[in-house]
Amino acid sequence: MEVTEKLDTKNRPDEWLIEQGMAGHKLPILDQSGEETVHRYPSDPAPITQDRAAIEAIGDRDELFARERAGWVGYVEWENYPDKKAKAHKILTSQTFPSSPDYQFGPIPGTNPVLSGDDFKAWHAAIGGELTRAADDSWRIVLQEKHPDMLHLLQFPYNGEPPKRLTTAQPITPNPLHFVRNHGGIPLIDKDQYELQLDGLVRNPKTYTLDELMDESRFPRMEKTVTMQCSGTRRIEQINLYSGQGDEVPQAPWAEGAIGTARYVGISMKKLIKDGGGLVDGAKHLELYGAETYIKDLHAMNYVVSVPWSKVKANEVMLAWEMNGEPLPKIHGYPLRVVVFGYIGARSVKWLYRIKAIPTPSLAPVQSREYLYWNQQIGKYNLRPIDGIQIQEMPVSSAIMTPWQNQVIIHNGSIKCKGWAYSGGGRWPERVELSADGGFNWYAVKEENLSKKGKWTWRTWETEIPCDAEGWIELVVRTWDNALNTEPIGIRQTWNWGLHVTSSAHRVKVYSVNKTREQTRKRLAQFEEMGIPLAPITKYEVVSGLSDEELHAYWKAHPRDVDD
Ligand SMILES: Nc1nc2c(c(=O)[nH]1)N[C@H]1C(S)=C(S)[C@@H](COP(=O)(O)O)O[C@H]1N2
Ligand SMILES: [Mo]
Repeated sequence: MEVTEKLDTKNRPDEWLIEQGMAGHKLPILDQSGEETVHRYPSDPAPITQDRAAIEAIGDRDELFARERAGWVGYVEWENYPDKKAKAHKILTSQTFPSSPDYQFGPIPGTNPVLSGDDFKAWHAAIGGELTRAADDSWRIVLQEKHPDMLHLLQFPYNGEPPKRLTTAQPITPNPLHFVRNHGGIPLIDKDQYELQLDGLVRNPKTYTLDELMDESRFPRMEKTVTMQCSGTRRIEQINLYSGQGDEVPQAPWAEGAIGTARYVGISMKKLIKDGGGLVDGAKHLELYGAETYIKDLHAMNYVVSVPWSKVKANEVMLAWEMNGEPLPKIHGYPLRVVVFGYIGARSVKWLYRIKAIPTPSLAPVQSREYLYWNQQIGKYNLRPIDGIQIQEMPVSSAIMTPWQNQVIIHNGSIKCKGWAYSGGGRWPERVELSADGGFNWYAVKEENLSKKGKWTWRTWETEIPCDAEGWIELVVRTWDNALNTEPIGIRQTWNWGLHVTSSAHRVKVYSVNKTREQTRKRLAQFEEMGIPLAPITKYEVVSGLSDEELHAYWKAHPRDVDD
């Protein structure tokens, strides 16, 4: 039948989806603060505008935003030049840009890269000069250095993680599979022209070449196996429960792969500070500068955070040039990066070009306005950066990498699982526990099924968990670290507007098909015999569980109704 008449309706075609909360980005906000309820609808995207005269008046962008140093492709210095910062800001505010699509309330794109980062690309192009090619260079390096099976969550700035099957395949993550979290482009630095500046409140400010840093007669070598974890790891679970917003838009919808473990070689930052004559005048923190451009709130800046001197003094902050026996890959900070043991990845600055001793934690936006852990009463319409805890050490957390969400598992009474467990701050997983009943009964993973303990590393694990049930169950993992910290059971308890630190017990719902049950075994055999595919489980198949004769005989023997 052909439908010719137009439906006479006020509904949108997707009214049902909208009613059911599957298109939250289209829902009006109900404003009940006045006498009458007002529906506040999302506005259509504003037309793109550009004040060309204002932009041209700023001057020659190639000159203004030129490469800071020979041999440092993609490096524009911002922190030393407030005037230059103001000019870039003026350019970015003299026009408007397409806003990044909402993927939290709306559907998440089924593409790889998942998100493109069009806003970041447009800002870089608008500033121009040395940043003109940043997005293209970045993607080229991704294709050169990363494994072809990486899941690209955000094309630019590049954010990517390995697929689950490869994340925990080995306790040490091969370099091409180590996750990457960038805030901007990838500077391409010639190691012979590399220099590290040490200044601020140190007795003897100095600069060092790479050869000087590698000179073992001056700085003893340091080698360490370290797990790096982004505070956004497993954010997707928070998004799936309640939409929120990260620090900046678009945020990568990280899953369980934003964690990786590598053997780093370099020197202790403490030795460098000592070489500079030590700290003076109440210096207590080291501000760390990364060479790429980060654009936040239409301000251009370098990537700047800080670590406390107490952490450096404990020899827990390293300047590394080697990762798993190779020179640091470009995408991971070549030629020199910071590795802060047991802190969130954000403090481990890549493409490090400056260390500045300062009295307080850095006021730079990445340190003081991002990577904040907010209380649940804090959200878009009331947040202030001082309401969040600056995230440093990660709490204990773990993840199930096999099986996956919604997977159907045919088994003989126990389910095989694999995953990782990690704790920050120099604590380590002592016991990993799994539950197959949503978190009521817990079974410990045997010590021999956990990878080796390390003060600064995760432990990968595999186990079999007893399961008697047929049907949907929830597999849950939680870990106890050596300080007996463990994970909250539900996501709701740790959910936060910034979508950081998803440390609740990881839950994976799977459908258990238990072959130790006779009926299940028989029916599976019947499917096999008839050559009917078992997947997907939701597809209706005409496979009778009982013949008409058997059905009849049963009801004769067990009548449904009773008279007395
Ligand atoms: N210069 C610079 N350093 C940086 C970042 C960055 O964007 N720029 N990202 C940080 C964040 S948030 C994380 S999680 C780690 C990730 O390190 P990786 O990309 O080598 O895995 O690098 C940190 N260091
Ligand atoms: Mo991160």
